[in-house]
Amino acid sequence: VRDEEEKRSCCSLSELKKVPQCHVELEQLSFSRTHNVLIDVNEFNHKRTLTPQSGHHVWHSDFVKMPCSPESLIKTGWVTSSEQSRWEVVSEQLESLAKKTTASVGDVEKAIKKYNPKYEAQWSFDALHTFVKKSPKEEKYYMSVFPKIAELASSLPHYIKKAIPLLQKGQTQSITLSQGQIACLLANAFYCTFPHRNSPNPRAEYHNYPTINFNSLFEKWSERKREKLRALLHYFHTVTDPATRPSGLVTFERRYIRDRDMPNWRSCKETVPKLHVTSAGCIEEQGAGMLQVDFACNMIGGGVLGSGLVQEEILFLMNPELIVSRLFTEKLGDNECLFITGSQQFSQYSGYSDTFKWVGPHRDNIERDEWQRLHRQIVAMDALHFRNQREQYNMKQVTRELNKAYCGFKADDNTHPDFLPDIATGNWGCGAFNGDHKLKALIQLMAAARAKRGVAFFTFNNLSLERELKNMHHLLVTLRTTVGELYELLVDYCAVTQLAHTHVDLFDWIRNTLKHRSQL
Ligand code: AR6
Repeated sequence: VRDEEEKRSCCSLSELKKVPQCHVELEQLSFSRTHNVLIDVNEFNHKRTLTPQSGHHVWHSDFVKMPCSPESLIKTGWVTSSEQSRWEVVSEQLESLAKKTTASVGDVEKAIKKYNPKYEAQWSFDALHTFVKKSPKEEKYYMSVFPKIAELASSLPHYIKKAIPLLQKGQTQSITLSQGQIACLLANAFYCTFPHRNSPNPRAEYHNYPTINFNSLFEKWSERKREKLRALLHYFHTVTDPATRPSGLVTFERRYIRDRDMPNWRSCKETVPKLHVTSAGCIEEQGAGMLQVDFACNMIGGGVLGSGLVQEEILFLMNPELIVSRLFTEKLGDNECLFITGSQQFSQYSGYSDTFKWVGPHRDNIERDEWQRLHRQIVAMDALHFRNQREQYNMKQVTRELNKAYCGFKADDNTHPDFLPDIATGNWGCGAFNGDHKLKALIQLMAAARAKRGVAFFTFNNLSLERELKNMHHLLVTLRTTVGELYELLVDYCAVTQLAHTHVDLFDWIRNTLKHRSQL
């Protein structure tokens, strides 16, 4: 009976809002000062075709510096230094690879080093070499995919004709591009053609941006690298095959909220939101149709091109189009998040971290919206990384996390929360980033309440967390505790924790405090 009671306040997954059911029809696709569309909007609105928008490349610090820009030069000659157009060298290499029916890793390496002479001695391709050497017979298609990726990469001037703006710090701005354009940009990332993106120097031009060239993926062989390469080569195999080439749009939106527009948490009157908690399933599968949280790094994509292999990296490997965000998204600041609408899932996986395995192709059957974007919305929000767990019991950090989650959950200015899907999340910031599961869950519930959205919370096999969250939700619903009251409780809890010698459990403490108060 007690169990029944405990569960009463939570709802079932089917009671939460999802797209396409809650979706309201979009207006015609259009560009604006803050929305850059890389395809021809008129052609799209009238004929549904995805033609690259014409324009010109800009060699400027507000835009992505493209390898095919006339200003992109490469130093040639050792004795007398002379300069040559970078794209001339790159396209010559790519086109000669594209002519082949199969290319070896040696061919790929030679081409890449030709236009990255500075890194000839530094970049190792051992992982890619071992990968191809060890791959089973049925996966031997890799060598025939390398020329196809080269062909796609060499069509860059055909796919992208206008400058891609950088999504910079402190701005709300979005970019919409076609899945074909994304594939072409990623093919260039595979062949490491992007200029000015390789220097590890902390004063380098793009030091505040994630890496985009794939060279780090090709070095340091490990089983993790094997699975990553399987997933990514499967993506390239799919997008270079005319029968399976995707044809829709994807939008990347950076959203920034000024400090003065953040809620005054102390005075928030909302009560806890609708909640579904489960230890079974995961965000991307059972949370389909909801706003799915990417447990991100402030450098979007985290270690996807290196050795990282937790929630964000896995998400990016299953949906490789997300990786292109690394090309133009500056490191996220405290009050900002990145929203991605329409990315496609190409693969399926099993396991996690060291047990992660690429399982095989995924056929994405979800519907598309009026802008031909798949009905999938992801929000990348980076939690704080606590090297020492105790650092987090501090209102400065708690408020930062509340604001970050609010930025990720808040409806955009044009949409009423009733027409938005609810949120699919879980142990945000509680794995690699060392957060306290209960504190982070409460913070996310407070932010969702303020944003007027329900939550599906996936505890990722954590049964006791499922039970405790249900109990806490029930208590807060019964007492009609407001977000402002919870904030005050957290202030007191942080003060208590800082003085205590041993860990004080947040939910026990809230329960005891509320019980004590009700007896007074
Ligand atoms: N669905 C639901 N829950 C999940 C899933 C999933 N698919 N995958 C993992 N979890 P973590 P962080 C749970 O460590 O602590 C990356 O390198 C699981 O309980 O990925 O925010 C980023 O790039 C797991 O322990 O997120 C950042 O640099 C917990 O979520 C950094 O990690 C946290 O997952 C972010 O670390």
